[in-house]
Amino acid sequence: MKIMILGANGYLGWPTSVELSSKNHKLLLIDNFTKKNILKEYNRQPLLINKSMNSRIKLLENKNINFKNIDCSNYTGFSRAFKSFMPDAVIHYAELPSAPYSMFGHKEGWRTLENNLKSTFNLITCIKDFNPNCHMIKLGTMGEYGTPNIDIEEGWIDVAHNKRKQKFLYPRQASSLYHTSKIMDTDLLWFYVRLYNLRVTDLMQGPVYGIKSNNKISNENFFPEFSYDDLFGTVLNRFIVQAVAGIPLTVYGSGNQVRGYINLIDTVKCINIALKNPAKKGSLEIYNQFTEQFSVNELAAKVKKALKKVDIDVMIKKIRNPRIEAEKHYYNASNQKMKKLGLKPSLLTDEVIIDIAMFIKKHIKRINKKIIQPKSGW
Ligand code: USQ
Repeated sequence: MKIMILGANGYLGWPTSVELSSKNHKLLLIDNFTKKNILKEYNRQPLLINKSMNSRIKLLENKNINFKNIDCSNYTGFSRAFKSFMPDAVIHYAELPSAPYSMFGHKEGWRTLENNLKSTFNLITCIKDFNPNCHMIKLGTMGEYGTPNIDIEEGWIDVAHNKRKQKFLYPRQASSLYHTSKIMDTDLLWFYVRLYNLRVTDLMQGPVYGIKSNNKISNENFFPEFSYDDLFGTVLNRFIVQAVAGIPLTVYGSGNQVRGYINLIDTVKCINIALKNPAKKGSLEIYNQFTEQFSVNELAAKVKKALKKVDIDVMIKKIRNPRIEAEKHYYNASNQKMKKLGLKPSLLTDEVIIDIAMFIKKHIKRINKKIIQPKSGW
């Protein structure tokens, strides 16, 4: 297949590119390093800094891979690349992924909304105008649903009202501007799908952890940049860095916030499953992309227990929650669809935590303790 990967340098984009390169597809990787530049602007550094995209691509066996530095929120440049490549499928990761960054202030909030909506709009309109058969695979987030007091279904819910029934998008209620931008994306995509008979898969993913896209890979050129800072690090990756650095784990508030988590290895497997099972024309296919539910307290306890085995003594500290979010809530989300299509989950075992900790330990000198405590609050 001819596949475009937008946001190919990111935490999910680079591992996805590496994995798909082994499948003989023709790939066009796109990124304009927005996140990298934001990290610099806010004095945050990832644990691992990658070589240039072109030098990493040369290390891949597949020679049918090209990289273009394009801003997906700029229609002129993006549409030109789309038209000349004419993809069969596009994997869309070209979004700012951070709730704390989006809530930092007006500039950051608008930048998140603008970047995410424009890139999604540019892509779906290119598909409609130039290649309506193209399958768009879009990364959504479980955070679109929020924490409702009923079970979370996979994207859709049947509503019965005054003796009539209809299927609607499951109600959405985000707790940050970033998550809200994802809700707006989903609405935009559903509008285009139903009007123009397009095919879109929207993956509602939970927080991701890990550094490898595949257990067989050990060359760090094939690992993504790994953020552990207060703005761009996800909770479990942050906790393991904190543990290795001897900093108490930063449990926000009561620690009873529950989310659905997924190993990076499974993210990449899910993208493969989505590619092999394209949404039908006129359908917005939604999957809940996580494998296990944990509270923040459970995550912290798991890190403590696992790392004791390698003589790392982990401290846990509850700190004032910098976010407005429910700290005691019902959470039961369905995640059957990916499993039915063949996903065999890589679960969060002690070995997985230790493996991530060993990678971090190798780079311990790069840990900047000043970028751990939360600076963005709302
Ligand atoms: N948390 C802590 N301590 C920390 C960091 C986070 O207790 O040091 C808590 C948060 O308050 C929250 C939970 O851990 O209750 C998850 O936080 P997170 O920062 O890992 O996740 P979130 O901000 O929701 O965003 C991340 C990714 C985002 C993705 C989302 C999936 O940054 O791109 O969409 O996870 S989900 O959470 O399901 O919406």
